[in-house]
Amino acid sequence: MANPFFYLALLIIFHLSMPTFSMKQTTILTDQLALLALKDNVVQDPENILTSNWSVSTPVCNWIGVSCGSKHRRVTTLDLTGFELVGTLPPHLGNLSFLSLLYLTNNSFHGRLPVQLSNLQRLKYLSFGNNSFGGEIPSWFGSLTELRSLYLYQNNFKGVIPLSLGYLPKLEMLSLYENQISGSIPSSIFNISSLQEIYLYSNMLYGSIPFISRGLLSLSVIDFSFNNLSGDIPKDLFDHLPNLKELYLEYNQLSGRIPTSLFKCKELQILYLSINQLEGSLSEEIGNLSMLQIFYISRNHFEGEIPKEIGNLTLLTAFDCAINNFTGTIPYQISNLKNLVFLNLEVNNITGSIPPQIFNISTLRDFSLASNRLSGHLPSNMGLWLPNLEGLYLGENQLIGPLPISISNASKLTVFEMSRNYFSGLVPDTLGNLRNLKVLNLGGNNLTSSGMSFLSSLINCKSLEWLLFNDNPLISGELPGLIGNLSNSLQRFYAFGCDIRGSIPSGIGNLSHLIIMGLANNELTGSIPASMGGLQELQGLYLEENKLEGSIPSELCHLNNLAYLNLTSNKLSGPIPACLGNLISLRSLFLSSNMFSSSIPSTLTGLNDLLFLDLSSNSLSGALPIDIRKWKVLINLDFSNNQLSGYIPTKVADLQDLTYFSLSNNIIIGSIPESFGDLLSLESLDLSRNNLSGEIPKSFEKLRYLKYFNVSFNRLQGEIPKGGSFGNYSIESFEGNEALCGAPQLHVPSCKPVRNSKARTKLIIYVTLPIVSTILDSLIQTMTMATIGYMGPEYGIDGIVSTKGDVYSFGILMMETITGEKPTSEMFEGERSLKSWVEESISSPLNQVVDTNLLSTIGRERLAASNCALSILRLGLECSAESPAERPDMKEVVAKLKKIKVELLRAEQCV
Ligand SMILES: *[C@@H]1O[C@H](CO)[C@@H](O)[C@H](O)[C@H]1NC(C)=O
Ligand SMILES: *[C@@H]1O[C@H](CO)[C@@H](O)[C@H](O)[C@H]1NC(C)=O
Ligand SMILES: *[C@@H]1O[C@H](CO)[C@@H](O)[C@H](O)[C@H]1NC(C)=O
Ligand SMILES: *[C@@H]1O[C@H](CO)[C@@H](O)[C@H](O)[C@H]1NC(C)=O
Ligand SMILES: *[C@@H]1O[C@H](CO)[C@@H](O)[C@H](O)[C@H]1NC(C)=O
Ligand SMILES: *[C@@H]1O[C@H](CO)[C@@H](O)[C@H](O)[C@H]1NC(C)=O
Ligand SMILES: *[C@@H]1O[C@H](CO)[C@@H](O)[C@H](O)[C@H]1NC(C)=O
Ligand SMILES: *[C@H]1O[C@@H](CO)[C@H](O)[C@@H](O)[C@@H]1NC(C)=O
Repeated sequence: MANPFFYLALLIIFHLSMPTFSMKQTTILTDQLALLALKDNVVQDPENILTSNWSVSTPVCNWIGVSCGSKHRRVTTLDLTGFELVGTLPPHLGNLSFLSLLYLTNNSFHGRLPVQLSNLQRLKYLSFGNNSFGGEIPSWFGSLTELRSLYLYQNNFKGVIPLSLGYLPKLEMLSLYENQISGSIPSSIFNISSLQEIYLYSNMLYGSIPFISRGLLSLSVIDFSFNNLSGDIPKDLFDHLPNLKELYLEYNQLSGRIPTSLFKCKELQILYLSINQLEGSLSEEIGNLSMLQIFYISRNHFEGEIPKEIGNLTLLTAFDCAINNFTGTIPYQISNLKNLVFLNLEVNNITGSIPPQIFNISTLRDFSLASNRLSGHLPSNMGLWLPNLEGLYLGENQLIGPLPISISNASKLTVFEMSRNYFSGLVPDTLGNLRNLKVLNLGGNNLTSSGMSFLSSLINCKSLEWLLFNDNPLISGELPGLIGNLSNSLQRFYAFGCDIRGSIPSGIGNLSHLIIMGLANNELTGSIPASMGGLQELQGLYLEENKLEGSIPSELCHLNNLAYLNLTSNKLSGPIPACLGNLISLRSLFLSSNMFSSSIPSTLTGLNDLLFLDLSSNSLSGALPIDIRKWKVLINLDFSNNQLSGYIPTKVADLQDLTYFSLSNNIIIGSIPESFGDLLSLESLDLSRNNLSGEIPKSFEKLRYLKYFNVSFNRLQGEIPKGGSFGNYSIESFEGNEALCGAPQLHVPSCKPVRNSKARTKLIIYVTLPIVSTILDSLIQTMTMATIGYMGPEYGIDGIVSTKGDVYSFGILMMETITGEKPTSEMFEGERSLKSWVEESISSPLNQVVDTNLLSTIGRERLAASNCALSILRLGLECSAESPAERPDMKEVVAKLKKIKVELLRAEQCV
């Protein structure tokens, strides 16, 4: 497109000569032709509205959506809102010279806006909202000087906001939200003294909020939320906005303090500042904003005490200051807020006891004080005046004493979250009166129960989805047989870390919607009930650290959704059932420290998505599975402390993600395969206490992550390699072998002369690109297997195994591979994560996040490797987007990786 200013100039000239021209030359026939041109440009009209109604046999002014001026009988309004039309706009629309209202909202028009629309000099109201228009917002809008409202929201407009919009002297409403507009907000916008409402949210705007230099007496709504705005909020911004009612700035990167001028906006009703980097304390002047109804400042860095003046905001319905650094106590004046529905103070550093008056706010619906340092007892009558309460979150504090029985009077209570405090005494048997209860979390307290009678009462809670009372060491007794009568909606049952005795009742198999069952760390005896095979939606079964006996019932092999199975540390015996190989959703299988015998069933290698496999400390015998390479994405493999025999399969090298591998304390024979050197992810390898012979392959020098290496007590001989990480291993790694030789500090005899070091430098230069290339290969392969490296956030929340979760984990894995930093590294504390670190640094020319080992070369080759690494990092960020919907799907990711690879190969040829 040509220079927009050129158009603007042209149009102004055109505009000056227009009135006489248009009056004389155009008629209602011109209008008809323009509308028929529009009709022609509509390619889909599912309701046949234009098709059937816009007929030349009826007068234009009678057409649906059209109306005409009463005197001149020319088209003045065209309103096609919500007709589901698909098409483009013809230039002829610019001939509707009397048009004052043009509404095409809620259709699927696409393409660019024809410049001829700038002829519509009488236009006052224009809405193209919720269509698919693209291209830049044309600067000729600036010539439509009669415009009162301009709605371009929910389209695909890109580029910047044209300065010329600031020259619309009568504009009242500007709505550009949900486009892909970038650049900064032009300060000219604030020159429009007629402006009433401005909506720019959900774009990609950056830079700081512009200054206002004159009074904007009509401006009542500013919404700049969900952008990338940064810098301080201008100090005197609010000096000029005496009638501001709603201010939305959340989800930007604004920093600094709240300007005190804000407290001059006495009309303010809604204030959203959440998710920024604002700091400082909250001024007591907040009490001056007496019209305030909604006040959100969560996820910033505010500190100091919550001022008691908050209690003067008597119209307040919602107050959220969660995830800040507020200290001090909760001002009891909050209980003056008789309209409060939503109160969230969670994740701060608030101390003292909870003012009892707060439980008198009968309007409260959601109330959270979780994750603070609150102490003291809860008032025994706390539940009596909370008829509207649905969510009560007091978890992760230091509260003591009993759970008040009166809570059963809060009859709408849906979420009751009391975990990780020091509550003691009986779990009230009256909880069953809370018929709407969905989530009950009492975990991590010091509660007791008499014969688990509370479980019987909870049978009345027909909507219960989460029942969590884990880590209450004084909850003792046997699981009642009627546990199977608990809510049919139950998804999570956490009873681990209690003192539960007896056997698991077979009625548990009735809980057909259970997703996670945690009974670990108890004193359970007897066998695993076969009825558990009926838990068709089960994804996690945790029975570790009990005293369960017998064999694994084959019915468990029917759990098609099972992803996590942990039976560690029980007294289970018999062979591992071959049918476990049917559980193709398994990601993690822990059977260690039992008495399983016989050989490892070959079917287990059919578990293609397995990430963790621990069969250690049993009595397993026979050879290692031949098809070990089928575990393409395995991360941890532990077969130690069994009686496994035979050779190490050479194909072990296909396990490209393997990080931890132990075969220690078996009776494995033969040599260590050279191909181990291809296990580039390996961090820990334990082959000690076997019967291995031959040399330690030199290829191990390639494994730069290998921190732990142990081949002690075998029958190895020859030179201990010196390169790679070998300098870091000590004598313990090599002792008890027949004839190893090498460095004197390892207490082995020295060997014959060594290799030429010049040759090695050269080798590194030629090896680096292939390393990046190998990483790419393995990433592509991992991706094609549709699998994960690390658990995505959804696993923690819903226990749901999803492919989008896989994409997330894969994104993290990509970033880890390239940066050489684990997401769990200690450099990532507090706000900083691997992701945010990559995000911050990716734009810096220094590329400081890319692992220097990957770039240890020079010149063009370094550039190629570095470009490739950056592309992978960008893709990693895309994949690990917070919201699953924003993540690309697997196919896209593979395609992108392949493209990156082609580029790398191309660059490689130029080197
Ligand atoms: C077109 O729609 C208008 C408004 O609904 C209606 O009054 C008119 O009769 C319709 N004309 C035809 C030809 O269907
Ligand atoms: C457009 O459609 C949405 C969703 O159906 C609706 O909420 C909105 O009110 C419609 N807009 C107009 C101007 O009719
Ligand atoms: C809270 O303050 C501590 C100590 O000043 C600081 O380390 C931490 O990052 C702050 N947290 C937030 C959310 O601002
Ligand atoms: C705020 O409320 C307190 C009582 O809690 C009252 O004494 C004070 O006058 C009020 N301030 C204003 C400005 O209304
Ligand atoms: C909470 O405040 C105390 C001092 O009052 C401080 O030592 C501690 O680090 C703070 N905790 C957090 C999480 O900011
Ligand atoms: C839990 O209760 C027991 C017995 O009443 C008591 O000895 C113990 O100190 C309590 N533990 C905690 C963390 O409150
Ligand atoms: C399984 O249980 C063992 C023993 O408690 C524990 O070390 C391991 O982390 C658990 N694995 C999983 C995936 O829960
Ligand atoms: C007005 O629109 C242009 C396209 O922008 C057409 O070319 C003209 O023919 C039309 N004029 C009339 C009088 O219909």
